[in-house]
Amino acid sequence: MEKNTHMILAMDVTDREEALKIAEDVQEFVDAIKVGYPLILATGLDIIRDLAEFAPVIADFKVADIPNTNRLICEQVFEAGADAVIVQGFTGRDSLDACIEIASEYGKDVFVVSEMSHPGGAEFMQPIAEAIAKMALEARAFGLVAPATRPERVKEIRKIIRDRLTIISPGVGAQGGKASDVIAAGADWVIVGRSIYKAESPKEAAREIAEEIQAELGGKN
Ligand code: O7M
Repeated sequence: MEKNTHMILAMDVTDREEALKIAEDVQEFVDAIKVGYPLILATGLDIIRDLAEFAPVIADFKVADIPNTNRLICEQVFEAGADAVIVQGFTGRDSLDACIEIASEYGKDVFVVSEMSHPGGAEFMQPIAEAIAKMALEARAFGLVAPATRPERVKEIRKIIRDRLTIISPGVGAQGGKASDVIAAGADWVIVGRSIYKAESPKEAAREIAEEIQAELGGKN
């Protein structure tokens, strides 16, 4: 995945036409589009290929099953045209390995959720986040998902994976996180949903966040 704008759009609308219109409007400001259950359940799996016309698509299924089922899910995701899949880490190394094995067969990427961004993410996931990060590093995942609502946690996770894995970070805007703070803490991409797709002008909202990120990077891009 290219690192130009350092921004990923979380496309959680549930209408196909609206999704395509927003994708067209904001494509210059995003490096990828993340789709998950809301849009795919509402419109069908074909939306992945439709959106891939505008940007690489990350399929956020938070895959969390036994290795065989994970393998079957990942095959469907990559056959549908996704460039990457998001999986949970708490199911263990064998389940993660199954996803990475299928991803490498297709030449695609796996992101592993370490700790979630909502308040409940601190309850059960935070205490195991470092262990999940270490596992993802050993398993050679492409990246981790870490919370923009807690930039200090992104910093901790960055220390574990050094520059060997990437970090994508949700929780900017609607959940209270700030794009520049989490980029400064070591995230490679921020994931932004409602602050863009619910804005009066998604394009202007995306432009504003993209500019904030570029200002933070100050040419380090
Ligand atoms: O900007 P928002 O809050 O409207 O959307 C954030 C998106 O990121 C939304 O699609 C969430 O499901 C997702 N997300 C989180 O908000 N927090 C997490 O810890 C993890 C994810 C995610 O993408 O998981 C892979």
